[in-house]
Amino acid sequence: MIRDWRIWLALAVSLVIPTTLQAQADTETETLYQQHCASCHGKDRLGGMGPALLPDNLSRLKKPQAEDAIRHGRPATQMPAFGPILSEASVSDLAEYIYQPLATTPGWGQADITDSHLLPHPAGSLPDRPVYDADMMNLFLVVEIGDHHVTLLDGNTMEPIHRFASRYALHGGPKYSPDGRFVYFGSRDGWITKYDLYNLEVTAEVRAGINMRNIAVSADGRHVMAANYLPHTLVLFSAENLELMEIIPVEDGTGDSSRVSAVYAAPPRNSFIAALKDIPQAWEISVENGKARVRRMQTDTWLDDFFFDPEYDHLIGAARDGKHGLVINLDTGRTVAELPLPGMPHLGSGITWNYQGKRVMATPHFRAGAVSIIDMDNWKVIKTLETAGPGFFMRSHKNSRYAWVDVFFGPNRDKVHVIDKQTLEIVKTLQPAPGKVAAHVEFDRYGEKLLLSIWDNDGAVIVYDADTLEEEKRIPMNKPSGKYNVWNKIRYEEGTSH
Ligand code: DHE
Repeated sequence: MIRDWRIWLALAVSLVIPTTLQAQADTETETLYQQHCASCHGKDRLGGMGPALLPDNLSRLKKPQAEDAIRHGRPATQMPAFGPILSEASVSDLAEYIYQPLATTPGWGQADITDSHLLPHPAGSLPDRPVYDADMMNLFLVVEIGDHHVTLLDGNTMEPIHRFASRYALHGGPKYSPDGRFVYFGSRDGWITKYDLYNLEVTAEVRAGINMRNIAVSADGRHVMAANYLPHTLVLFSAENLELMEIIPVEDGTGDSSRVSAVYAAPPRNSFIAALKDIPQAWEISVENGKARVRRMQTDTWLDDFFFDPEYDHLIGAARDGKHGLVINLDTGRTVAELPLPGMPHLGSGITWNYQGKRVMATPHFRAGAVSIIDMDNWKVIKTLETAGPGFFMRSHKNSRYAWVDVFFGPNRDKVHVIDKQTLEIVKTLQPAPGKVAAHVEFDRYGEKLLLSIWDNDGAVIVYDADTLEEEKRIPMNKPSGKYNVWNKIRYEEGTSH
């Protein structure tokens, strides 16, 4: 027991003064934020004209990069450089501040969603003819994450037609309307943008959540569904003008709620399927008379990252332990097979093809240098192909002999493998831009040419001949990520994602 009152006093002062100083510093940083950042990023950091500045939304931006953006601004955006007016200490305090969680978890409800709705061109108000001449079924969209733009590319001439600004940090594939005229983009900050490819105009926008994973468009083209991490919701919109139809809280009935990992359209079932992060269930959602009806399928474990067989009879999900996948019969909701898959398969990137008279699927792995090839009749792994490192995306086309897989992670990330779909062997490894990530392939509608991204600010999309594997041209782009061919997407081509 300390009896000397002076020791007590010193102890109290040593505890109180730093806390007071810290509180004062926090208040000063908060004032700086309100003064310089709030008008664009929202007074509560939930975003506005600029992106949300919350730890989860910023998880892909390292703190030094955030400091750099504050200091120098962001090219091709409205973000100005604060370096000339803020001290280095203030820049670093602000960067620190935006990575702190908010005191209370923010919600994003009906009023927030409807208030965010923008409708520059209501359905039917723009002409029904393209304002340029091209094969509208062989267009590509290229998402450039370097400066948050999208390039529209003519798939016959491989020449850019148009380039436009997107919302900050698009993620997941853009989804086309069934006729290929409109495209819907989803951003990590929750924005959904509907864009008219005939008139090259944004027609509607809405913010579905604070931290969104992806969106899906129903097979009949009538509905758009958004999957959110924050809040824990699925949100249903009319595809026509992106009007809010319903917010579906994602809960298990006992009070536990869940982030939604992703939502997918299941065309033959005319439903949506959702992967849940925190509840061991997969959800099938149908829209009947304008209302969402949820069917819950209890699963043996938490499943992420879904792949579907072409008939949408089964879903294949990656188990959270990262060591196996489960096959669920979508009619019975029962687990029918377990697949031993090493190193966290990236099933969402899987593709299928015909091999010796049967259908196989193949998936790369996030944590293992391997591609697993699986017989879809008996769900047995028939080959584990060794690659130069873990991969992200795998692509092919039914008219091509080859499947392409990148080596996104590790020292060989500038390499891409080409696999012969009949011998199941790697027949060529390309290294198109040494030192720069080469990733994500998409074929043209005929399977004759393909595009590969050089994933760098000073990057490019490379056009290859799909048969000779010869490079044909490089189109300079700013960190191009995914590429999306209209025909392949609306026809659910077997070699690409949907
Ligand atoms: Fe993605 C699609 C999940 C990180 C680029 N990504 C998807 C999909 C899911 C997913 C569920 C399918 C949705 C769809 O297309 O509608 N991605 C995840 C993750 O869980 C992960 C690993 C971590 C995260 O923070 O979200 C992740 N993804 C990334 C990246 O770091 C990438 C490389 C860069 C980026 O833009 O963030 C990235 N993801 C992509 C792309 C697609 C995608 C380009 C669409 C591929 C396609 O061809 O359809």
